[in-house]
Formats: sequence, C-alpha cells, structure tokens
Amino acid sequence: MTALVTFGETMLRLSPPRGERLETARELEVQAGGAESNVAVAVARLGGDAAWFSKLPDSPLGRRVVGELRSHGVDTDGVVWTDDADSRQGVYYLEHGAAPRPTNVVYDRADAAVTTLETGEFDLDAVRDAEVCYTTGITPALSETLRETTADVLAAAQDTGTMTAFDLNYRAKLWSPDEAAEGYRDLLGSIDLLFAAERDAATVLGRDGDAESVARGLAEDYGIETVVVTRGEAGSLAVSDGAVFEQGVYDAETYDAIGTGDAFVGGYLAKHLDGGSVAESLEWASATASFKRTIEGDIAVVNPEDVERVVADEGDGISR
Ligand code: KDG
Repeated sequence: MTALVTFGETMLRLSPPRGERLETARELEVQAGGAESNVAVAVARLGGDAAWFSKLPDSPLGRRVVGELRSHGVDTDGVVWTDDADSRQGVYYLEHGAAPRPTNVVYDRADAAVTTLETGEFDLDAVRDAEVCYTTGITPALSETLRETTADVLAAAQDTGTMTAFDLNYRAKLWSPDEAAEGYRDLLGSIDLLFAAERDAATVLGRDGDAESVARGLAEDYGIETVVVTRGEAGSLAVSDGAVFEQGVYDAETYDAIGTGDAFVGGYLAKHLDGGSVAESLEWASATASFKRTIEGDIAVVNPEDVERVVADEGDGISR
C-alpha cells in the first residue's frame, strides 16, 4: 500500500540558460516537471511514501520522466506505458524572466499520451488502499477523457475512505475561466482537502472576499472538510471542520518560483501523513514552499532537515 497516490501529467521542461531567450538559445536544460509529480517528489523526499500514476509513451522521453521521479524515491509502478506510434511526451519550454521581461511558458503538450488515460487503465485498488489521493485542476483540463477519469478516480477514492486532495491550479493557457469553473464544480463535491490560490478562487469561481470567507464558503458549498487558501506573500489560511488556522511565509530569496505551490502541498501532505495537525502541516507547507524558491527546476529537492531548519530559525513563521 502506498500512502499517497498522485496522478496527472509530467512534462519535460526545456529551458535556456538564464539571460538567454528561447528564440536564440543553442542549449536547453532538460528536467521533469508536473504539478502532481512535484508533490509526490516533495512527499517522498520528506520521508513519506508516494506514488505517481500517469500514461507515458514507451520511448526514451517517457523513460526520462520516470527515471527522474524514481531518483527522488517516487513509486512509478502504476504508470501505463503505450507504444502507440502517435503517443507523445508533453514538453514545456521555460524562459526565465528578469524584470522587465516576464518568465514565459510555452506548452507543447497537446495529444500527450496521458490525455488518453481511461479509468479502466487505472489501478483503482491502489487508490482505494491509499491514505490520500491527489490531483489538480490541470488534469481535467487536458482532455475530456481525463476529465471523466479524474471524476471516477476521486469518487472511487472517497467511496472507500481514501482522503481526496485537490489543488485548483488554474492554467489560463489550458482553458477559460468558465470552462474551468464547470470542470471544478463537477469535482469539488468529491474533495476532502482543497488547496486554492486566492487568485484562482477569484478568477475562476468568483470568490473574492477575504481568505476566511473564501475558505468557509467553499467548505460549506461543497461539503469540503479542509480548505486551504494560499495568498502569496500574505501567507495561507485554512478552515478545517469550522476552525481557522493561519500561517505566514518564511523569508526566501527567490531563484526559481515555478513549483512553489506544489512544494507547499507536498510539505502539507508529508506532515499530514506523518500524523501532523492542520497547524503543523501548514507550517511544513510554508517552510517547504520557501525552501523550493531557492532551487532551480519544478521539483523541490528538499530534505526533512531543511524544512526543520527553516521552521526552527523563524519561530512560528507567522508574519504579522
Ligand atoms: O506547478 C508547477 C507546474 O506548473 C509545472 O510543474 C508544470 O504541471 C505543470 C503545468 O501543467 O503547468
């Protein structure tokens, strides 16, 4: 039994050296990146037991993704391999910005193998046996098939008491706010633990009050046990069974901000799986997210001692 099962797409991230542009770069650094596998890696590295499920082309590119995730301790046995000649490995290009030039993401992920992943191909017993099943709003945005699979997997998890966890993770390059709102509404009734960036809740779900009222509103409207609203530099707030918990951010020098939200979720789930309270899980979430900012790549190459040091150095981490 794996404590945490995650599922979604992992792409290869290709990025020019800092200060160079995609238009002219001669070299591209290759790394793996995907919201759900980023969370699995953070949990595995922080001592938890984590698996990632997906569908990949049986090619050097697909094997590259799996090799990188395994190197961090993630169980990839549930990956479905396809040798369909049309199946693709999703790729994204990342040009690091430097003010006033913004960081730019260019997706090349249409028709990736994972977009054809059907419920029948999924190891639902592993989901039913897990403590937590996690995915994000990126997965149902990728195809109609994945939208159905996501709903089926989350429902199967909830039916047998596996906690379902979900991050809205709105990606404007994948769907419009109206499409995303419809996609989210189909799933939110099957979620036990929701992570929502304040801006996603406002842009997509029209929830633009203060963080506590956003969290309470989502918890009540969809029957969600715990809602965590993240507010960037303003920290995070959770409403869990009606009680409110607040957490500030830890100071960090930002080297690469991509994957910070996933590191937050990874830190939270690692502590939760270790028996931590909501307050302790939020503290680990915040510390892991800050630590990630200092690291190149989508993945939080973090160890438990790193998180413990961040938490210890900064007292309770609450910025007042
Ligand atoms: O959260 C970081 C992700 O954006 C990155 O890893 C790539 O999953 C990704 C996506 O779909 O944007």
